[in-house]
Amino acid sequence: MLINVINPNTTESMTEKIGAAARAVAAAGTTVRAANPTMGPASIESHYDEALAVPGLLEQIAAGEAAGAAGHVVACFGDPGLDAARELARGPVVGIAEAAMHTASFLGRGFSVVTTLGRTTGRAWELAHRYGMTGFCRNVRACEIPVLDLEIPGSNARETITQECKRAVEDDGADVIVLGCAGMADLCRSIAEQVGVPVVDGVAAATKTIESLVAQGLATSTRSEYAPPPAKDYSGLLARFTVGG
Ligand code: 5HY
Repeated sequence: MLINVINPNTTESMTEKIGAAARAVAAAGTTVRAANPTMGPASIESHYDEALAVPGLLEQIAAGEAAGAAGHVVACFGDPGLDAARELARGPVVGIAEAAMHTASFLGRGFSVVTTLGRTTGRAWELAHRYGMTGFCRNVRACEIPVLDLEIPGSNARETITQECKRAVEDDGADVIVLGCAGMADLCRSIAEQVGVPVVDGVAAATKTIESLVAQGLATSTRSEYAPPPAKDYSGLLARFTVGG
């Protein structure tokens, strides 16, 4: 099966890292298409970034559909455009926050999310609520590390994140850590060795979730709100997003 793993920001080094994390857990027979839009924000750290990342994300969903993808992963912890992507795709679409939180709930009584900037924690709580995970989510912690600092070799990001994860275990009583950024995917194993509890990377969790759904022959229900979008014209910069007709 082909799994379309989309980094909704435009930073190619992060897309490569995300692709490597997905391929590391993909089953034999699974091919990963890791891609990012050519338009939009270099990183997603605000509601403005998130809103303007969605058209590029949807273009990559359409490109994955054209390539025959069995399912799609939205590899950004805000799960931007997830609902719109589900309207476009024939197969299942899973966000990394959604997959990571559900996966963490299998592994302990409670998890803490460790993310980048404080200003994104509200969004993480909103998603925990949407996914019915507030009973498991002990805390959402921020390291105040800009997303693109994760792309700087040798930066102290790894150490800062590891220390925050340790505080989550000690102070929040977290049995499990959820990494709150796709750009942290490569840090998962080393952090787990240092903090001594399971650490969940959403890219890996979402990739395996798509494999599982496809293997069960399951896809998004098109009964109502996730039916394909009604045909209509789009104008101006978005004219090429015209649907149907
Ligand atoms: C992410 N931003 O996973 C989110 C992380 C965040 O560009 N990729 C991004 O801070 O919300």
